[in-house]
Amino acid sequence: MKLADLRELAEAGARSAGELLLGGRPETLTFETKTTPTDVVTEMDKAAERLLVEHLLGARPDDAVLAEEGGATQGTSGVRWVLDPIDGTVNYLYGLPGWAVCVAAEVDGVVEVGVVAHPAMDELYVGVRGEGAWCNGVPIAVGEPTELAQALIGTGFGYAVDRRTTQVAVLTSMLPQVRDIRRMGSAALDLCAVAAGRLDGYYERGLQPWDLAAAGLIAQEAGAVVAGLHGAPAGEDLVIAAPPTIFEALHDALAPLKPNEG
Ligand code: LIP
Repeated sequence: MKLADLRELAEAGARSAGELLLGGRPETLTFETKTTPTDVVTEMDKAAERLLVEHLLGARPDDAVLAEEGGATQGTSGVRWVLDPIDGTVNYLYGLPGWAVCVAAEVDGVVEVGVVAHPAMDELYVGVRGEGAWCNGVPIAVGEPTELAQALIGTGFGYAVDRRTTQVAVLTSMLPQVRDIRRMGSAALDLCAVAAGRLDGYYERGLQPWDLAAAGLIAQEAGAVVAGLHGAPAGEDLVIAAPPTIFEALHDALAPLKPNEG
């Protein structure tokens, strides 16, 4: 198995799912709720996930899959696809452009290829471990912000009220310390924005593997530090992503606020 083959399969799948989501969106979009009345999954999340799984396993039937809407299926090849058919589902439901299709390929438990499609902007982000990151085939790299007070920082919020109450306390403390905050509604696109230098940093608690796998690799390959608190790996507890020039300042501003709790 070559990484180039996984990349090609991931890119083609993400593009096809993006075309379905853009072109096939019905006038009236049906949806169900998940963890809270505001955490939704639409018929198009499910349709895009079906397309991705059929595309990937049609070509590589022995691979495993972990997908936001369909759970996990086992494989024997050592390759696992980690899929978010729509990251930013609420934006998609409301007809806003900030949503993405995320396809990551893990090999023996390590994400080696990440693809994030932003169909509404006709942008395709790709990261390959050890080889770099690109947007529409053009190499991308993080910015070089030097001061937290001049930094544009992205974040997001969970769906549960108690989680949001904790997160607003963190936000209240962070806002006066940075240039400004952007809450765009897709973790994957926030991480890709850090990768492309369009955000100076990002933090969020509660990301699932499918939110983080592809875009986290893209950000790392673009030069970002992507981690949790106090040397922990990035994960559901907390994700912090920023260029090395301000990662420590962002981390140290967040740490006393205990953003990985509640
Ligand atoms: C979204 C995340 C985003 C978060 C939203 C939501 P979803 O994922 O990507 O960062 O702030 O609340 O969880 O649910 O749209 O796939």
